[in-house]
Amino acid sequence: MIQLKSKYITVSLLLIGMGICAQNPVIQTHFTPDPAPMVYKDKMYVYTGDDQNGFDFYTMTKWRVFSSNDMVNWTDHGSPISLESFSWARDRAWAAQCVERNGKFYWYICVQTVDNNLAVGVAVSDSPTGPFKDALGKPLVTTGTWDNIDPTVFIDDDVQAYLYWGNSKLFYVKLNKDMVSYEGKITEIPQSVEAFGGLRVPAKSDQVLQKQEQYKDVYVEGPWLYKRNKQYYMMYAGMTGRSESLSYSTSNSPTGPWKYQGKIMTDQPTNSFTNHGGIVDFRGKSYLFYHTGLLPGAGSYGRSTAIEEFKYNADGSIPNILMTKEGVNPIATLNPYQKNEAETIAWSEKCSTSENKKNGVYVSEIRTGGYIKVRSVDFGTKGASEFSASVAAGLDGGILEVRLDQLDGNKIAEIEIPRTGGWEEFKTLTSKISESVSGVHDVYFVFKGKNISAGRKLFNFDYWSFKKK
Ligand code: FUB
Repeated sequence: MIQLKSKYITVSLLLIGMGICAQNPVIQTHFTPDPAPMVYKDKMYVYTGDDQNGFDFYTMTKWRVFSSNDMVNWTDHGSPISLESFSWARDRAWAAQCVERNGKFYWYICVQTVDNNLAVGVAVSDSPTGPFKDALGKPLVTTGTWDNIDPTVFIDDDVQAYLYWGNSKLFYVKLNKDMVSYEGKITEIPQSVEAFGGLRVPAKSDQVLQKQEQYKDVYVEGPWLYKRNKQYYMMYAGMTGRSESLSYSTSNSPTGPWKYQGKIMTDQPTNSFTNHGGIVDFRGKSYLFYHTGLLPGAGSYGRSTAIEEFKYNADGSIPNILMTKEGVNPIATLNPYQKNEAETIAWSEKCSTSENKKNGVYVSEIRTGGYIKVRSVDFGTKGASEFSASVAAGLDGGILEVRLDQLDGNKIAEIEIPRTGGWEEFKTLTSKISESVSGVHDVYFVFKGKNISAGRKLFNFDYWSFKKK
């Protein structure tokens, strides 16, 4: 990752209008690299990093969390932890993973420390979405080197937890039951052709590439450990060629020896040098979470979470998985008659999200021509009579249209939003439903300005609901 810069990335794609049929990348309001999925209480969570596009490096200062009941509409829970949450951290809020144990949530992160090492830390919470607090006030793993990135944690059936991590070297340690300490020694997993498909060649980047091309693969970073049918799987970012692949090895034990199995996701039009992901089962389906640089204007330093569904082969091996724009299908419908957060989004353009103590996360930076798409909304048989939205406007305000199935589909409601007294002075406004609506639809919230220039901020949007007929 570190040696190779975006000059190697030559992919360019036509992205205009990609949202109409796209589901990948699954979040468009922020960059969301290094996705780490977690299933808890029949809900999918994904913990991500936060790229700041426009820099020439992985300039990252915080982490984010999102959740979904249906795999297509993702609710933004904001950024519960950042570099500031760890008094000993100064930079590089890189890849992380959150796991649950006995009702507590442990978010393992890596950062550059104030004394210029890379170290693994852990924040703890009673809820998957926080608030999280640094569990130790100091690093969990620090060895005075730059090796300590990309923690992954797995709890085995015998309740022993394992922490793996490492860039170009792969380490593990057995965690104590408290999940925030360890007693045994840190073990380095030997790199071999049998274990990871190749050997890391310590030389300057071009020589590394040439020499590595003689191997099938090599362990680079981003380990992801899990178990399926008594088999342990170690997915990781591997490499041959000019960008990272997702590759995997298996073992009969959580500590190896590991046997190289091949690549899951190879060079494809990704627009990102790195790839990093997690695999998880949810309601009987298997999903690969990974990242690409495919949001408009993005690239290696503006990476976003994408998801593909896949099926294991009969022998437990993982097939080659293609990156798609279409992503995954909804596995549930959304109830429009409950309070729905505006930041529950399948696809959006020309808006972002912000958070404050009073309102939590809300949709902000709304501009004319922007919209939010929410998929698979089930209006039932009787239909809706009224639509309400909680909105705020510090200046001009604008118009919120509700349309069905496509951006210019049937308009079923419209709310004219006046100045409400401040950008966080939310008011609930209501509109009658103009035509009968029943069954399952995609709903589009379309944003329009009233006689103002296109670049101006219109209003903020916190939540919405329909009233049943
Ligand atoms: O996001 C920063 C770094 O890039 C991660 O720690 C690596 O896994 C790679 O994705």
